[in-house]
Amino acid sequence: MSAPQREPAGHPAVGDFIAHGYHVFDGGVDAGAAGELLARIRALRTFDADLFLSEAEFDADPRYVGVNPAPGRNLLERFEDDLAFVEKDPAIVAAVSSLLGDDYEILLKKLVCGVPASIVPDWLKARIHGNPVNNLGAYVKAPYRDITYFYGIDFHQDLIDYKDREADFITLYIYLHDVGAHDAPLFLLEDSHRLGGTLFPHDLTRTADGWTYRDGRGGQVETRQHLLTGPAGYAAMWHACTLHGTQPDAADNERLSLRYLIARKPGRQGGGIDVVNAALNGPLSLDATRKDLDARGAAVIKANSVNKA
Ligand SMILES: O=C(O)CCC(=O)C(=O)O
Repeated sequence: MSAPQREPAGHPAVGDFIAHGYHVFDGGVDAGAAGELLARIRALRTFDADLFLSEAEFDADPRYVGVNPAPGRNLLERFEDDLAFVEKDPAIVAAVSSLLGDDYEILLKKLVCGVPASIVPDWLKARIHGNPVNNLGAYVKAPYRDITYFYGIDFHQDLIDYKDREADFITLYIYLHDVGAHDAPLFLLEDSHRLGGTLFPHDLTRTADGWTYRDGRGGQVETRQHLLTGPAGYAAMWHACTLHGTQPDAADNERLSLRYLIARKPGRQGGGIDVVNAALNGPLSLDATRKDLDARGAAVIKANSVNKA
């Protein structure tokens, strides 16, 4: 007789999501495979000042939309077979299945680069100083927009990119090399998922060991700040309403990570995510997710909490 199937809601990932809004994988994924993928990526791309447009080139035709990886413009498309160390890792598959069902779908996968201060041109640093979202895609030369480049991003929910969509998806993050406190690690706010979807930029006030987070609807939660640091192959995943962000990369080297958005198959109900979502005290979807951009997509709000973390 085969062993009894474990109930999805009994998987530790579901308990962690209910309690704190995220789950860290003990031991991560295969560090050797992460290192091999990293070497192949570095053989294709040099992360230096040549990534960027000149100020005159940018000003001649500023574009803020269509500057991130998309089908046909995604470096990871060349590495489909090399991603089995993540996508077929038994612990990842079991944990994601417990939340989203066995037939879960990868909505998006891409490489994210935390850009080191040493390669960002001075004109660009001056322009973006204090912006809450420093996704540098607009300033990167067109052929290099197959990776997302961040110079820090304020605390946000991944729901931010999915107006009107229910929080039926999770984010999985894998570090391809060791990431310490100075390599632009992710800062994650434990328990912040509990307020459901809230408008970006978020209402956060620093406390002795974390942040008071208010939802603008009268609700608030005290959150602890967890720095996601770890060795190559480090793997963590979080709920679409869990606040997280990064500071600008102060080190000399870029930080390279894999970012997956993974969703329940359309039309499916059930799975651990419904149990998690039933425990939230706030909306599961928003008809507006952010108020920091103008119609072209340029920043109009200069404010940043994570840089004070
Ligand atoms: O990797 C980073 O610097 C930030 C990534 C992030 O927060 C995101 O992609 O949602």
